Amino acid sequence: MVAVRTADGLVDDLRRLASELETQDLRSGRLTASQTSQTRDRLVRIIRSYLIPRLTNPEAPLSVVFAGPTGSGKSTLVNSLSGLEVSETGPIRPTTKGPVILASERARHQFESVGGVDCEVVTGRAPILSHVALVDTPDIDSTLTEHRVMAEILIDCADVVVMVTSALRYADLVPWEVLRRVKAAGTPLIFVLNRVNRGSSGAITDFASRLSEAGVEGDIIAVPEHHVEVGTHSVPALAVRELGRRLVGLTRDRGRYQQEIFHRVIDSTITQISDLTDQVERDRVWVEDIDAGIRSAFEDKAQALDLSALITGLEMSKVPEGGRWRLRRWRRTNRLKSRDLAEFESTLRGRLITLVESDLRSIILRKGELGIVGGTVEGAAHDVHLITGRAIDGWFDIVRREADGTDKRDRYLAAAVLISAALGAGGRRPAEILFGPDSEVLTNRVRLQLLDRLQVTYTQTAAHLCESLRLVSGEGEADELQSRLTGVVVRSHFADA
Ligand SMILES: Nc1nc2c(ncn2[C@@H]2O[C@H](COP(=O)(O)OP(=O)(O)OP(=O)(O)O)[C@@H](O)[C@H]2O)c(=O)[nH]1
Ligand SMILES: [Mg+2]
Repeated sequence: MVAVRTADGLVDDLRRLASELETQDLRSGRLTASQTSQTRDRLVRIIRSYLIPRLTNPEAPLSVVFAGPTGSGKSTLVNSLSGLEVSETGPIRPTTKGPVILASERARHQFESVGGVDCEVVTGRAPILSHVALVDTPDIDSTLTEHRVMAEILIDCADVVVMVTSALRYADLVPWEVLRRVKAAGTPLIFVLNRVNRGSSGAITDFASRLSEAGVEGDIIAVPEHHVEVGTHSVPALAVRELGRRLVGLTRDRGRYQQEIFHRVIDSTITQISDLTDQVERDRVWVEDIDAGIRSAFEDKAQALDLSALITGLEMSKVPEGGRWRLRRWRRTNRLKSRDLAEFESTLRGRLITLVESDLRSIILRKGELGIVGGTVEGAAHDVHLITGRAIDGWFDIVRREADGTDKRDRYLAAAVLISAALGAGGRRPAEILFGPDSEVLTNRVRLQLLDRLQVTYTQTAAHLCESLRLVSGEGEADELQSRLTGVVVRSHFADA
């Protein structure tokens, strides 16, 4: 019996689709990014561990996954259906700590690992096991993350999900979120309202209306409360007869049934991948906007800095009008030592760094406007001090080299005068005396060199900020995925009987 006819290349296409999905760069700095990755991981799993195996091994027994809250009686039901007392049951919550799968010996190897989860497989000869494998899972709404994750993975790879709820205490214990996902994935759902008291016929109607309110209608099978003998892990076969019939019934026209589920799951998977690629594309556009926003906010910023407020000029006597001797004397009296220049530079350095830092901070604080997600900017401000300091030190070197061209004895004074002039302080005369008629051109050039260097600080901070938001744009990747999807859609249509 071949349940799903394999359209040529569909398996290969699905394999490639899974690998391409897996390699998608979904980092975007957006809060939704981790959710997007989780959805992606699930879809990859469904392709690899459900769709492909169903195509390549259509004879495998249906995987019936029992899921639900702890203590709802999953293990007891699985034991009772198979007549084997293999899955531990008990009053200690939670009892089942890993998946236990009851299957026929022939099917053992298919269930030893499901979706990457190692499972304990117990084989038996019970008639039901020649049609289905009964998968007992740890509690789905567990406080233990690993339990929940295991249950979710097994559900993703199921042909049928049996959601078990105890009538004794179902009120708040229905895992609605999981149910909606199972529905969305296209996997058939059977609800078991377990341990129903004979007198309480209203329980099922009540449960049905709760399900329908939540938008997850489905078949409900009631399993009456039975006596569990001390030391046993099951209820009498009679209690689960209806449930067993229903499960075996599913396999009667198994080919058609499997094909139907397969197509439902593949359709839903494709829709979800399509939504995902749309999201990736929206994120990419968003990333580009933010990136451009940040870069433009930091553009030409250094030009706007008010450098003249940093120094009032050097403490020098007033430059005399004309007269070579007077000028020479002026130079001699105002002469600086190396130490004086170093002190002057150091004060200025501190003030410049403070100015640039506070300007950068005020830009970064406008993060809402720039579209930056909170909490990611701290790292960006971190290097500012270092980069600005380096930019300024390099500039002092340039100035000193220019000053070296003047009289050796005047070189420290000349450097300080050029620095002041470049910052717009101290007037033009001192520079004229020390650097001659071209001093204005020189002053302007040196000023621009400082601004260029400071602009590098701004640009580097912007780049750092973008990087710390992990703004990477995976241009083209989403397009490729979309075209791969189209291929799968076309082939899956030909897989129809
Ligand atoms: N009296 C009675 N006890 C039941 C019935 N079904 C289950 N129990 C008891 O309820 C307890 C929980 O049952 P389990 O089958 O272990 O529940 P579970 O859903 O597998 O629980 P976890 O493995 O923790 O997720 C056990 O002590 C069972 O013996 C029933 O029909 N009648
Ligand atoms: Mg259990």
